[in-house]
Amino acid sequence: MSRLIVISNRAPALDPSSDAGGLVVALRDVLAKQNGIWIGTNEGEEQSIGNREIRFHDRPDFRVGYLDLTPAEVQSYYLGYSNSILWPAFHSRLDLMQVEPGYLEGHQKVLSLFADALMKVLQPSDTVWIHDYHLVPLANLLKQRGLQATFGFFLHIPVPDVQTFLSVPGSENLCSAFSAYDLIGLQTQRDTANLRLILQNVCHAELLPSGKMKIADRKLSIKSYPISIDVEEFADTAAKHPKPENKDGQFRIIGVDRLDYSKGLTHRLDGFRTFLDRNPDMYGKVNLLQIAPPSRTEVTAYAEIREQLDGLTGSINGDFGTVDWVPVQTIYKSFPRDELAGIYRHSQVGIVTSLFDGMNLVAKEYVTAQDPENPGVLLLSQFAGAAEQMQEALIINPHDPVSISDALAKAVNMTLQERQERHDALFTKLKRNDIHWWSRTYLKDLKKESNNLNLHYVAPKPTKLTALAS
Ligand code: ADQ
Repeated sequence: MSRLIVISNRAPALDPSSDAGGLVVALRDVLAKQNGIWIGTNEGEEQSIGNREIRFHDRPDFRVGYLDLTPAEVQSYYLGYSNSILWPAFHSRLDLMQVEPGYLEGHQKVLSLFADALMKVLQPSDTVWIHDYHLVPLANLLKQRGLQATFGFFLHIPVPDVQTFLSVPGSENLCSAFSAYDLIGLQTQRDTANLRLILQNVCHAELLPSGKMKIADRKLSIKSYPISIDVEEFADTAAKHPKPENKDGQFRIIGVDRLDYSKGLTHRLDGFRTFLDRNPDMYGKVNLLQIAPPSRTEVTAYAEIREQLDGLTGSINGDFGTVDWVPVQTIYKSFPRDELAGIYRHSQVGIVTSLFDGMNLVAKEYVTAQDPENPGVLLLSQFAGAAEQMQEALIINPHDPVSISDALAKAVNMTLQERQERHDALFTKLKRNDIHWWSRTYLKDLKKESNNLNLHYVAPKPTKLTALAS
C-alpha cells in the first residue's frame, strides 16, 4: 500500500495527548492506517544542528519527522518570506508586506535543504500531501531531484487576485511551483476562481471544459475542500462543560482570534462602539469578551496590533464604562480547548470580523458549541471563507461599523424560534461536512489523480512577464 506522507511547516508533537484539535485530529487515523509519516521543520540551537537529516520519532499512531533549522534560517524562511511577504500579500495587505533583500533567497535555501533531506526518505510509491503557503515550491523541488510520487497540496489561507499575486517577489516561480501538483485543494470557490486566473495569466495555463487546468503537457486539478472541525467531539465537549461564571447575567459577545491583522479586531471594536452609541438601552447589559493569543510577535505588523487594541479597548471602557460595568474585556492568552468550548456555549453572540480569511474555524466552533434548545447567534464577516457555507449566520461587512452595529442589534432582539432555525440549518451542514469528511474527500480525489499521466513532469522555467495575458 502507498504510504501517506504529510508535510507542513510544523509537525505535531510526540505526545498524542497534546493534539489540540485541528489538522492532526483530522489526519492521525488516516496516517495510522497508511503507514503514514508527518514531517515538519523545527527551530533548533545553531550549535546543536548537525547533519541535515530528518530526525524520526515514533508516536503510537504514526511517525513524526523534524528537520532542524537554525534561528537565521527561521528568520528568512518563516518570519521573513512566509510571514512578512506571503501572508500579508495572500491576505491582500500589500501595505503590510515587508520585503528584505535576503528573504526570498533564504526561503529558497531552506526549501532546497528540506527537499534534499526528504529525498533520502521518500519513495516513488508515496502519496505526498504538502500543506500551506510556506511550502508551495516543495513538490517541484522534489520532482527536479527525480522523485516521481503523487503530490497533493492544500492551501489554508485565501488566494488574492492576479495583480496582488504579481506583487510578491518570486511570483512567477511561485506560479510554476503551484503547477507541479496533481491536486490543489483550496478552502473556497472564491479561492479556486482566483488561483485559476493566476495560473491562466501568469503561467499561461488553459482552463479545460472538465474544470482541470492544462499547463504544457499535463493536467492539474484545483478544487475547493472547505476545512472544518471535529463537530461531534466539540459539541460533546461544549455540552459537558459547566457554565462559566457570569455574575451580572450580561449578554455576552465572544470573539476568539489569534492576534492577527487579518481578523479585523480593530474593526470589531469600532462596530461595538457604534452599537453602544446607538443603543443606550444596552448600557450595563452587554459585554464583549475578546480572547486573542499573540502570534508571530517578532514581525513588526503583529507587534502593532496589540497597541491598537489596547487603545480602543481603553477608550470604549473609558467612555461608556461605569463602576459596575466594563463593556470590553480583552484577554491575550490561550485557553484549553474544553474551556473555550464552554465559553462559546454560554455566550449569546459569536463575532467574526475577518477582513480576508481562508476559512475561519472559530465560526464553526461557535455554532457547534451552542445548546440547540437555546442557541446563540453568529455574526460572520462576508470575507471569511466560512461565509460560503454559513449564509444562515448574520453576514456582516467588517469595514462598515454600522453593519456590525445593526447585526448586533438584530442578534440581541432575535426570537428564540429564529435563533433555533438559523442554528439548525448551520449545524446540519456542519455535521455533514466535518473535518473527517474533509480529509476523506481530499484523499479520495488525490488517489484518483495518482493514476494519471503527470508523473514525469517538472515545471518549466518561468518567463519574465511584462503584462498580464489577456
Ligand atoms: P487561523 O488563522 O489560525 O488558521 P482559525 O481558522 O480561526 O484561524 O483557527 C484558529 C484556531 O485557534 C481555532 O481552532 C481556535 O479555537 C484556536 N484559538 C484561537 N484563539 C485561541 C485561544 N485563545 N485559546 C485556544 N485556542 C485558540 C488558518 C487560516 C484559517 C483556516 C485555518 C485552518 O488562517 O482561515 O480556517 O488555518 O485551515
